[in-house]
Amino acid sequence: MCCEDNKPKIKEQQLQLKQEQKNIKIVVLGDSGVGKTSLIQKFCFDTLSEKEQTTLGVAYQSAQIVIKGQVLKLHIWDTAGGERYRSLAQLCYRDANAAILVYNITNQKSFEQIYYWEQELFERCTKLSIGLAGNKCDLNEERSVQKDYAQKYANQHDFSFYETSAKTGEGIQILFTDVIQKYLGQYQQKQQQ
Ligand SMILES: Nc1nc2c(ncn2[C@@H]2O[C@H](COP(=O)(O)OP(=O)(O)OP(=O)(O)O)[C@@H](O)[C@H]2O)c(=O)[nH]1
Ligand SMILES: [Mg+2]
Repeated sequence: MCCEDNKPKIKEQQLQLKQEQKNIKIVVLGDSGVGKTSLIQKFCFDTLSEKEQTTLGVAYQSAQIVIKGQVLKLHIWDTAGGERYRSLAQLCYRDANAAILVYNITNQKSFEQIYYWEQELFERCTKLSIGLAGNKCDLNEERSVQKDYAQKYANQHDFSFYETSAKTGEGIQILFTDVIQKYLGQYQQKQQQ
């Protein structure tokens, strides 16, 4: 009897929560094999699949987080780094609020390609919050991209920067949080103008 009485109240609260929930679209870009899918999996499910599983086209994942008391629904679009999927991936960039550009710290070429991904993004959207992820930082002995160098690049381009590992989880939560907070604080107003 008591539970039944509470039902309308619970529904009301759920509806209110839904209305208060803010939607944020995040796209993840970078060369094939840098670990985009793995980063997203680790962030959303705290798991890592060791086997190669190249993304075919694009994949979508949603997640909910609370930052400073605000409920946020994240719509995360995982694009394929492979050349043949580029035109499909481009469809995702539109209306993005934030982007995470990923390179592999053991692969210099994947870092050099960041500029390419940045241009790809800016051709289709501007005024978005961008994060740079130097992924696979657990493989420090095989490093070919120096952290200071990437940090300088990020500062020049106004990117949030963290080295991350989809294996250990290092840097992932803070990177996503930083990028989202930057969007909420700075870019949201610009996008509404
Ligand atoms: N050691 C280590 N391996 C990683 C890390 N992140 C991903 N990997 C491995 O790297 C390989 C490629 O990872 P994916 O997440 O499929 O890469 P992707 O960027 O999504 O590749 P595409 O879908 O082809 O664009 C997989 O074997 C992962 O297990 C990491 O942080 N550390
Ligand atoms: Mg992938």
